[in-house]
Amino acid sequence: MREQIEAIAREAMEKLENVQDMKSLEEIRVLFLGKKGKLTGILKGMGALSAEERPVIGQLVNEVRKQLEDSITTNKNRLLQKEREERIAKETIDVTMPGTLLSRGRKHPLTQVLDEIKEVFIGMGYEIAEGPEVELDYYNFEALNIPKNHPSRDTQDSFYINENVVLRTQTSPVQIRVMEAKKPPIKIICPGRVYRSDQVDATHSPIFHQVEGLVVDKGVTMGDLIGTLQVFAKSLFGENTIIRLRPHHFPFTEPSAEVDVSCWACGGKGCRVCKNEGWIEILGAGMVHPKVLEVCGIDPKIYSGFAFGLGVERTAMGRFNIDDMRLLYENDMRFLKQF
Ligand code: 2U9
Repeated sequence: MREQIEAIAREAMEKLENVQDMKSLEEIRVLFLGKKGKLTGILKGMGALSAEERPVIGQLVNEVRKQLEDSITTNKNRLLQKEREERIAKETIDVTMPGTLLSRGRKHPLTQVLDEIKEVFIGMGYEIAEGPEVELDYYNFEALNIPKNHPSRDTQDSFYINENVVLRTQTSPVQIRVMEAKKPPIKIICPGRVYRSDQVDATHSPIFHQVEGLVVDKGVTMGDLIGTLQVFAKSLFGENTIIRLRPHHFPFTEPSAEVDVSCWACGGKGCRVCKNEGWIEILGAGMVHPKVLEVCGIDPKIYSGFAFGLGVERTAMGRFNIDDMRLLYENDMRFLKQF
């Protein structure tokens, strides 16, 4: 029986030496140590042994079992380690390999210009105010001193929802709402979409964007307005830009002016961009009409204010040398990619 046990031990150790994977290892374990295994078989046959032989053989079987178990554990660890190494080798990523280039989006030119404008005024301490695009006739016209017979009130020029409700033709109604709600000092810009019943062409669209500004406080003067617009023009069109004011008329400001900047292309000498004028009109502005302050509950004897307005599309067309407004709305990537 001793020889039989030793032969089993040799056979098992030989198999264990050559085992290459976990599945075979388990097979070997079952073959020798499993319920019906070879070594287990020996133990079961021990009943037939004499009283002297039994402990000797029992000890031998236990020793062999211990030896096999130890070897199985060692091999198991070895194979697990091998499997891990193989997996790591297989899963290796070459981090130096060039990736797939993602095409990055960018802001629409209108948004770029709008953000720049906001940035300049936020830098000067302005707050941004917003309001409804569907507006009462009162806020859009009446409170702004725009008389009943004024052409912009005509259904030919404005989109009416009904007799009293209109799609706002400027963002000024937002400023009226702010003045009604709040005491001076007021220092706001109102960016937003506005609507006018215009035919679409290279310089007109029935939907466009404006930024209007309003400052109301004690002692606000035309000098403050000019200084503010000068800072704005230099930030947007370059440090060498100067501005010029031409007298004009708006119902909501008095005095009023149209504001030109020196041409960003030629610096004022005259070129194609400024149509040989040297100047390009970009803004309207003026001192808030006393009647407008009054209807908002602000005493024009105590307070004064200035206001200005500009078209974002026109400004973007100037900044980026775009000659047709429609390009700004068509979302043609070949066009948009240029900015
Ligand atoms: C209040 C009082 C006065 C805003 C102003 C302009 C002049 C102006 C145009 C520029 C081109 C509109 O986009 S555009 O078509 N705007 O010329 N806007 S002063 O004056 C205000 C605003 C609010 C309470």
